[in-house]
Amino acid sequence: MRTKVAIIGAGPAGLLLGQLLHSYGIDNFILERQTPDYVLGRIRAGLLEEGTVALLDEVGAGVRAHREGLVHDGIELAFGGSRHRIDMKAATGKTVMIYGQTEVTLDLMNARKAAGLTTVYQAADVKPHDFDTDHPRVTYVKDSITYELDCDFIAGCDGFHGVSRASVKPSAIETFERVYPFGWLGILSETPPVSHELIYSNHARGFALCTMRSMHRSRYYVQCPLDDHIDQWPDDRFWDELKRRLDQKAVDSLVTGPSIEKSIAPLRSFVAEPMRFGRMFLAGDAAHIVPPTGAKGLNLAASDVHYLSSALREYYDEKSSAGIDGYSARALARVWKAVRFSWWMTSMLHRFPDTEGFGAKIQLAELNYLVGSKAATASLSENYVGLPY
Ligand code: RFL
Ligand code: PHB
Repeated sequence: MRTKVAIIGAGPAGLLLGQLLHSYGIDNFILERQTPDYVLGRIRAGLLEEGTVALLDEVGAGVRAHREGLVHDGIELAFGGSRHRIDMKAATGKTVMIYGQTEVTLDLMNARKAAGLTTVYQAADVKPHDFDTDHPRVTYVKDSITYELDCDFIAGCDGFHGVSRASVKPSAIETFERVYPFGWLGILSETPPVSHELIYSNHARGFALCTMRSMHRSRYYVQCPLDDHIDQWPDDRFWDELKRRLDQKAVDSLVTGPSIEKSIAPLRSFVAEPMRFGRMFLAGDAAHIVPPTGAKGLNLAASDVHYLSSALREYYDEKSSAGIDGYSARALARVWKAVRFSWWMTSMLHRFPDTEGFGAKIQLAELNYLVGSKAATASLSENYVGLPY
């Protein structure tokens, strides 16, 4: 078997890359370890930058997002017992869209199916080979048969725990990491959201976030100890803890109900450099992880594959390697700005083991400055809505 680009991983990065390449006439083949239902069952990101939506539009997969997505002009910051609105549209002219990662993935899967492109689900033991030569290939096992896929390039879109980054010899890669001493406990419930915009709350008991998937489905998070288990968090305990971290107005309008999903996610900042190893590229979570506080993970996966697809288009259409040679530096420049932003949002909003006294006062001073200064509001806003590509 042969293809131009072998893509490992059918998450948002792999699927979007596949559609972008297809739209440029570059054939590609996706190998995914899990089943489609498993991939669709992962409740993750919920917030899209305009640039991400534009990429979905470019590949014809944005129709439902425009119909069902909720466009938000701002967010609210809650601290010191009251709430403060940040008008991002006024500051930047841009908005963000609430549209779940599961919906993005489903729309991209359907677009891929409609285009008749190959995705092998439940591909076991996927391995990239010879990417430091001109003849890379990928092997995998499906239904006990081993297959070999020859290709021009390999795109490692296989997430943080994938095989692509792990296949690079340690001397060729440098990693940078910060692990945060807490996690996010998240629940999804069939209840109307507490507010029409997101509320990020800094509270002495820990961070809380009120977000949503639709006007009937809410998503809430509370900061929790890393070693907590969801069994320790029956729904009643979750709702009680959330209420303690919100302002009175929010508590009065909060509608609670049974959770339909509950999970704990650790928080981490991680970057691998470079993002290209000969004829293999990394994109999305395979190369970098950010804590969810700035809502950047999925949006970075989208900007990476935008850079990568345009580099590959240049290679095939113009017979120029300039794009692929510049891919890593171009992607990393945007990645590090989002890593900084997510780290900063996380630092400002969470309780750390040493956030008492001085640390808490500094957080409050920063939040007060943020809501009181036009320049600070503009800086937060331009990062939150997404820096230009
Ligand atoms: P994914 O989604 O992890 O997909 C990788 C795919 O590769 C497959 N795979 C393999 N396939 C074949 N062989 C192997 N050896 C393989 N190993 C792995 C996996 O099965 C999977 O299908 O990575 P991708 O595509 O780079 O997408 C990244 C995003 O999923 C991630 O950054 C976001 O979910 C992060 N994130 C958020 N991002 C945002 O932009 N906005 C948000 O609001 C937001 N909220 C969040 C988040 C992540 C969260 N968690 C749980 C980590 C909220 C949470 C709670
Ligand atoms: C979400 O909707 O899950 C979400 C939104 C914004 C964030 C993180 C998660 O910063």
